[in-house]
Amino acid sequence: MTAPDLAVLEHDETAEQEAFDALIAAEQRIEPRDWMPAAYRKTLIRQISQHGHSEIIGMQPEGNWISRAPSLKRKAILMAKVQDEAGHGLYLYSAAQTLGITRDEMTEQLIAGRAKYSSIFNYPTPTWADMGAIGWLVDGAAICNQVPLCRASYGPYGRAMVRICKEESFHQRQGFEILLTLMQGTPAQREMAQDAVNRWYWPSLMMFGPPDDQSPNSAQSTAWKIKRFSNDELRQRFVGMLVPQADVLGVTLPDPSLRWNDQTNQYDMSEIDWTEFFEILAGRGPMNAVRLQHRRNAHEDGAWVREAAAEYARKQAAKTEKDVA
Ligand code: FAQ
Repeated sequence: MTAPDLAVLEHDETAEQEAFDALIAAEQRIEPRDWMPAAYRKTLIRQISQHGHSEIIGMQPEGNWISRAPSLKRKAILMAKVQDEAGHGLYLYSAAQTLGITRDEMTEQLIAGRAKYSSIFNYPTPTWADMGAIGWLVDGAAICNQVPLCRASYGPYGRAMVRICKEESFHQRQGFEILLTLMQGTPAQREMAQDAVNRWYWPSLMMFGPPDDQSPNSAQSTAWKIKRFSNDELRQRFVGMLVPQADVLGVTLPDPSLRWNDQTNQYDMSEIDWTEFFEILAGRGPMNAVRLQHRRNAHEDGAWVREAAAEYARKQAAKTEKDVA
């Protein structure tokens, strides 16, 4: 190959990089057709697809209670909530697709066990009070984490977050209301609510990710204005929201060290069990295998729908071709 050819191939991207940096600095949005650094594209695909997978796998713990919800009204509400989570998964997969990955690739990564999804969905839901604790704590943590993502620099992700956060707020309130109703009930119901809060409190704090000094992606994602706050900052903000709400509910947050510190202007709390978190990330949590197997089965059971849709599309295309000819 001659020297001039090489020069053409090695296109200098300095101007594109400068335009991208200027957009980020000016708080403007990056859109799918804009030039972006390969690493920015890669980290967005990573985060958005993980987020989408979380919503899809996140349907399972609550799906487990749809047929057993204590009244028709509770059943209808829970069913609507689980459907919302499916919708969130689909928006997020669509947002990721704008970056050049296909839905099939993402699904394949998930069912092969190669993709991450939120640690929180690897815990069991043995009682009805778990539906309350998930709404209050899990959706509560999701809102806390996701409201700043509405300002994420990548347009399709930020815009998807706006609608998702509105729906998550509604979910959080329905969870709070389930717990409030149980806390106003019999001693056994109050005990069931407290037990669910005890089991979901620490895992909900882990949703924000590892501590800042062990978060390899944070610095770059913050520089790119995908993340606006660190994992620990958001975790603190969440605990600050929970404390007064726990008072209203009459539940105790299961951390004996939890108290306000006037010096640091934040809550002191016990150390999170990060071993448990990393075990779950490694696929060894209480429900990892069940969640993945269930998702795999659903995918296999749906094969005939995909085949029928592909065949229909093939016939339509053949018909159009014939009509044109
Ligand atoms: N679980 O360097 P960082 C919901 C991974 S949706 C599993 O700090 P980053 C709605 C992380 O991916 C819940 N993995 O990473 C709902 C990275 O691995 P990688 C989901 C985790 O990206 C409610 C490694 O650890 N929400 O709940 C977790 O800067 C009810 C190092 O971590 C989102 O996904 C974890 N908890 O920050 C649905 C929000 N934490 O990729 C149904 C969007 C960290 O290098 C029912 N995502 N990892 O191999 C984010 O905001 C961020 O991705 C973080 C992690 C904050 C999760």
